[in-house]
Amino acid sequence: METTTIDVRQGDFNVEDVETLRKDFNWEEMKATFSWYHTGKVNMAYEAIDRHAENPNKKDQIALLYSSPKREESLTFDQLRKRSNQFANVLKKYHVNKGDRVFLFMPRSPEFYASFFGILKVGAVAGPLFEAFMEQAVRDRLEDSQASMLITTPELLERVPVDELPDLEKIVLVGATGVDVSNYIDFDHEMEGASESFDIEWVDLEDGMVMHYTSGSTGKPKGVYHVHHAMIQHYATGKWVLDLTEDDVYWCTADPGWVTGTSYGIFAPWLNGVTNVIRGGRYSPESWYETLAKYDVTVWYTAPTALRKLMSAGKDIAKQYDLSKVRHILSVGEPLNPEVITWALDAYDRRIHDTWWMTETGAMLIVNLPCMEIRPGSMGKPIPGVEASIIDDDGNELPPYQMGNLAVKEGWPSMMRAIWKRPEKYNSYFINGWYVSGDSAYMDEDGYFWFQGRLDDVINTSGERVGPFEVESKLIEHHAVSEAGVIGKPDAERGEIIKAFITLNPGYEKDDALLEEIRQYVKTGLSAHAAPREIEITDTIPKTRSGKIMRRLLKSWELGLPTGDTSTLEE
Ligand code: 6R9
Repeated sequence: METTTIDVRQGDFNVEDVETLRKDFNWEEMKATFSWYHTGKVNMAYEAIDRHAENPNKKDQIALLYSSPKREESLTFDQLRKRSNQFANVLKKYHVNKGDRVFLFMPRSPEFYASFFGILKVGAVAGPLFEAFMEQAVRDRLEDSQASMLITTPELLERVPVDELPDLEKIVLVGATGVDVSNYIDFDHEMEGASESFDIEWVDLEDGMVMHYTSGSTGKPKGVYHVHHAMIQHYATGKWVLDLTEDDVYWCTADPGWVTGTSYGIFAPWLNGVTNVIRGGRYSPESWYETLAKYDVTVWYTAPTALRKLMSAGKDIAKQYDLSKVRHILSVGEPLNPEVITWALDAYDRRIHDTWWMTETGAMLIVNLPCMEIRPGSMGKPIPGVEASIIDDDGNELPPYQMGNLAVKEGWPSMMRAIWKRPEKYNSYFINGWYVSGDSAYMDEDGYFWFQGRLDDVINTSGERVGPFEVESKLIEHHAVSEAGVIGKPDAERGEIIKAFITLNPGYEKDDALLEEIRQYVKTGLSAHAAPREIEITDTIPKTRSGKIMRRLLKSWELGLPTGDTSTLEE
C-alpha cells in the first residue's frame, strides 16, 4: 500500500477510501510518520506542545483558550511549553521520578494543563480526578495508585484524608494566597523561581502516561493504565474523526477526570496543533452557546446528556447565538438518541456524529466519520486499523442483526496496558483474542453497529459511569441502612438515574427527612453524581445464593418487567 496514511492525515476521506483503508490499514505505517519512530524514544508532552513551540510559524498560536466566569486567559504553544517546563523542574526538585503517580485534584485551569504536561515531561504518570469527588472517592484512588504526589487547591484539600495515605508524600497547593503553606508545596511560589527550560525525559512507547479510575459492577473502581503509545491513535482519530486541521478552534466539553477530557480534551487536539477551548464553570445553555459563538468554535465534541439538555432548553435559545462557525459536532458517552440528531439538524443545521469507545480503549474505535452516511441510533463503524464484531460468550462471531457482546480484535495502539495491580481483572476482558467491552450490540448488513445496553450492572448517568457497588457500600455505611441494592433507572434527560433500594436497621422508620439525609450522605461522602436520585425502602434486597445482589431483579421490579430466571435467588 502506498502512502494512504498521508491522505488520511489530510482529513479528507471519502467513503471509498475508508472502505479500502478498513481492509489495508496498518498502524506501523502510521507510526513511521512520526520522528520518534526512528529514535524509539517518545514523550507525549513533546509531541503535543513542544514540537509546535519549536516551529516558528506555530509557537505564537494560541494553544489554550481558557474561559470561566471569573477568569479568562490564553496561552500560546510557546507559553504552555515554558510553563510545563517550569512545573517539570518543580517536580524534579521534589524528587518526582519516571513512573511515579502524580494525581491532580483541581478544577480545569491553565495551571492544571501546565502541571499535567509537567508530569508527563518527567516521565511520571498523571492521574486526573473529578473535582466533584468527595473524601471516599479521593481516598480509594490515591490509596490504590499509591500516588506520591497530589496537586490540589486549598478548598479541595479538605477532602483529602492526608493522614491516612502513607504513600502520599507531597502535596502541591495551587492558588494558596493567604493560606498557611508550611506543610505543602506552594505552586505559585515554586513556579516563580523555576527555570523555563527542561530536558524532557524520553520514554518508551510502552511507558506509563495517564491513569483513569473507572467503575465496574463489582469491587472498588479500577485504575486503567495508559501508555505513550496511545498518541498514534489520538492523533489519527483527531484527524480522521474530529476532522481537525491546524487552524481549527476546538472545544471538548469533558472534564479531564473523564477519559474523554484527556484523550480528546488534551491529546488529540494538541497533537493536531489546534487552538483548544477550555471552559470552567457550570453548565447553562446560554453560557455554552456563548462559548461556541464568542470563540468561533469550529469543532465541538460533547455528550448526549448535554445535547438533550440543550434540546429541552429549546431551539430558540440556540438561534440567538451565531453558531455559523461550528462545522462539525460529535458526541460520546452514551447512546445518542435519534431525536437529538434530528433536532440538531434543525437547531444547528448540522449533523451530530456519534463515537463509541471506553476508558479502557483509550481512544475512539467505532465512529461516524465526516464522510459517512449517518444512521441515527447507530454508533457508526470501526475506524481504519480496528476490527470490531459481535461475539457470543464463547468468543464466536455472530452474523448481522444478532445481538451479542460488542468486541474488538486486540492490537489497537491506545488500548489500556493494565488494570493497576490487578492482572486477573485485566485478563478477564479478553476471550479468543477479542477485547470484550461489556456492551451488547448488533451489527447491520452494512457494518454499522447499534448499541443495545450494558451487560453488567454499570450505570451510565449523564454520561458518568457509576459502579453500583461503590454506591451500595457508601449507603450501608449510613447508620440507618442495613442493606442496599442500586440500579440505573431509565431517564429521558440523564440516560439513567441512580435508584437505590435499601432496608433499614431496626429502630428506623421511613420518613422523607431520613431519605434525604441518606442521599446527602452519599453525595458528600462519594460524589454528587453518585448520589441516588430515588431511594426506596424495601423489606429485603434480593440476593443470589452466593450472596450477590440481584440488581437485574430489582430492575425488573422497577420497570414492571418479567423477572426472568430466578433460580439462583436466595430463599
Ligand atoms: C469514552 C467513554 C464507556 C461506556 C461504554 C458504553 C457507553 C460510550 C457510547 C456509549 C452508546 C455511544 N458509551 N459511548 N453507549 N453509544 N456512542 O464513554 O468511556 O466512561 O469508560 O464509558 O459508555 O456503555 O461501554 P467510559
